[in-house]
Amino acid sequence: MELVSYLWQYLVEAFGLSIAYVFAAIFIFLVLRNFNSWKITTALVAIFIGVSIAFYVPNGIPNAFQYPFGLKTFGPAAGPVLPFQNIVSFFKHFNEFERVASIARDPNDTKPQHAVSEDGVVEIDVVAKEVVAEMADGVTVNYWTFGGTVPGPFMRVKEGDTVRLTLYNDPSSLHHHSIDLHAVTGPGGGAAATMVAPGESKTITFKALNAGLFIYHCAYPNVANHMAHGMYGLVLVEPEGGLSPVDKEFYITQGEFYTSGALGRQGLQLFDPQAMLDGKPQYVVFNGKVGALSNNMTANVGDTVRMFVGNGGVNLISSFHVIGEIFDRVYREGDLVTSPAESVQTTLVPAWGATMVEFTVDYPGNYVLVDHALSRLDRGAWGVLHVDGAADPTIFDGNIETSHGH
Ligand SMILES: [Cu+2]
Repeated sequence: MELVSYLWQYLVEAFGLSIAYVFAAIFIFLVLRNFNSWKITTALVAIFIGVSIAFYVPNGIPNAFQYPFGLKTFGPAAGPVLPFQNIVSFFKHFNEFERVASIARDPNDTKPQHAVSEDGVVEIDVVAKEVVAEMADGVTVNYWTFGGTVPGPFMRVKEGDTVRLTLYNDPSSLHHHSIDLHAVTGPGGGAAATMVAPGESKTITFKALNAGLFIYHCAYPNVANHMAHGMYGLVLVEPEGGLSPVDKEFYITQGEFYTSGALGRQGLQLFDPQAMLDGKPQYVVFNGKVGALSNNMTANVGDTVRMFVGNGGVNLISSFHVIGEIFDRVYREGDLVTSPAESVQTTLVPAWGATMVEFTVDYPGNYVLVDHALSRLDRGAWGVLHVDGAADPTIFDGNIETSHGH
């Protein structure tokens, strides 16, 4: 019954189409009966053959029974297709996927969460898990995650640490997964040694040689496909001596979601590989869903704010900006070694990269985080930093209207 509630739009659509097909067939039958002639029959057959040639010949014959049917790609491994049997097993096992009330990771979640073993090794456990959650009201997506949220857990270690990381693939998963941490020096960033089948786990040990803010992501082929389902997060390797203390830290990732239905279409959304190849996402969001950062980021006037900003891609470069603020320091591309850039309005976050920004908040109000390629705002890429405190009229003075535009 639950599945029907997710799919009722498709069922109504299929009902409408079936009415159209049935009556089209009746129409053709009546035409042929009333004007029974070899000329009309020949014309109809010719139309059918002509349309078939136009659709199928340019793409060649499909080489596998997969979705989308007939998609041809030229990467070194299989393209972002789903074998039809995977779609069948998805619906067969639909009730076994965990329903996550909110897929969004709390942006305040930046503290180290790992244990340290007796021999001083940092122990990090991550679970790859495929879940069902809402992208927006009534829009349901099958997310693939690290830890059941998007982004995955914030990993926070120090330069020189030895890290023992175990990736466990939940038994309810339908797919293999792995983890490639851009902080790792070694084959596949760890992915070559962490390919795990559902129910399996694998452990790697690595030394955090370079300080920086790095992305991590699933790297099981088709890699872009796994990323586009939500499998990414950030790993911070603090330089020796640690980062300077600040009042507030926030963990933010931008990501793209390629749904089969248009923006806002209700019900369960299938992944659209063709849209991903075309670089045309339906949703561009922070922390996995529309509105994930709408009411959970606060600071007080005078606070220094630090944002760890990652970009899970797959395709877009983020032009990250906080409306009404200027970044005092930008650690470009997550470089925590070189002196930061200063006094920057908008900074770039590369696809599958990260940036760290810091700024002091001087005036109360709502500060809207955006990817300043602003059509993405309407696809979901926005968040709000709410600042409380006394207003200093020498910094800003004016009548603030709530629907101010920008
Ligand atoms: Cu994966």
